[in-house]
Amino acid sequence: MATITEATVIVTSPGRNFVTLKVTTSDGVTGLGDATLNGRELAVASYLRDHLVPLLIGRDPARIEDMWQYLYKGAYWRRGPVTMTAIAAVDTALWDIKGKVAGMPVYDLLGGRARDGAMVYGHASGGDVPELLDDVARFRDLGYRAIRAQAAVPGSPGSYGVRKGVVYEPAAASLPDEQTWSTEDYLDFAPRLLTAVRERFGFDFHLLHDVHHRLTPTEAGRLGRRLEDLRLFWMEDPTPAELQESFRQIRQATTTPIAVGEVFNSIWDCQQLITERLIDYIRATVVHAGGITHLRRIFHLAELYQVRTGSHGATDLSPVSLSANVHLDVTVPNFGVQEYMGHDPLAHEVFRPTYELRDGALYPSDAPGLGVELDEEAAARFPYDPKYLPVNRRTDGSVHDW
Ligand code: CS2
Ligand code: MG
Repeated sequence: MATITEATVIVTSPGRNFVTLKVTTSDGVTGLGDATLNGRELAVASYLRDHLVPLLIGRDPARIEDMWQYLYKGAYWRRGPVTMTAIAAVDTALWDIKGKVAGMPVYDLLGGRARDGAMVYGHASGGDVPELLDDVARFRDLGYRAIRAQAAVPGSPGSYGVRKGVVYEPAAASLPDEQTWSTEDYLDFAPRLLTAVRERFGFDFHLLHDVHHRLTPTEAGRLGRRLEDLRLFWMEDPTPAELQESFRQIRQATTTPIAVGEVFNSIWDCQQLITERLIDYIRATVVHAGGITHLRRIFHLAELYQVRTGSHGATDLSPVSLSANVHLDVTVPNFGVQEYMGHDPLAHEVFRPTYELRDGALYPSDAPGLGVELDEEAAARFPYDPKYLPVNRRTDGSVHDW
């Protein structure tokens, strides 16, 4: 039996921060797992280095489910983003190893492809409506079949979702950026913005929009109803989801499909949302929701209730977790769409993924395992660079959801 002989945590910042776990076996096989938690990276690095790595040494890398149970139940303290991201990193690395040992891509270990590629949605954005429309045109020319549309809300400087550099990155250096938010301005602006997109480009592509947890259930219901004729693919994160039953109210108010899940870390965050069919798409990811093993469980539960998948794929998810997600996406019957924002070219100096973007879809390669290599020398050239996600305040100065 091969055993785990080494596990190292690599923290690197090629354009943005990434934490990666590299597990090595006595047969010399290595596996990678993403452990990036934007703005709280070192907490996961420590959880891994100080608490999990000592438990991995000498254990059988083939027993993935047992390892998951051992780390989850063995911690006594359950769930939470730090714990679940750390467990995800171990789990993902073990799937990568299992694939390499078997000489199979991970999607084959998961039952084989149900589709060739995973349709992705790209992020069109702009400082105003004309800029956004130009960006939507660019994504259409690139062959995207699903496009998310966001623009800065007039009167709310620093609105989320608007790209400033090569790729969208909301985290800022030193202290968190403090932004201002007016729900009234947004509710007035969002229907105008999305109407402009449909008026210019029609209905032959999927249109998505992210509300980023900014509304109450009443406001979200009202917005969803106003958007119905625009036939959105989804309205994302209309309201914070700690109170799962609050989605029932949105559901009763509108037929606009609802997606949620990028901050979820376990099946318990979405069990009611799924089993009561309060959402249409579950957006949890491999990296933040306990790895391939746990995300697959969530997706299978969702399938029973006709909820489809739509995993988070922002720039703060490394090419390792994006690849893992795509391997899972192509196997699940209830796949919906995969978010894809791409990465800063610097990130590709460190991570060498083999998935390919073609015709608006990501195709995993048939390389054994996850098909991603990490260049440790390149990683060492980009030391950790502390960054924080923004904080959001209402116009009266009180803290709102970001
Ligand atoms: C966003 C993210 O991708 C999305 O839908 O909501 O960009 C999110 O803001 C970041 O992942 C936060 O780190
Ligand atoms: Mg989002």
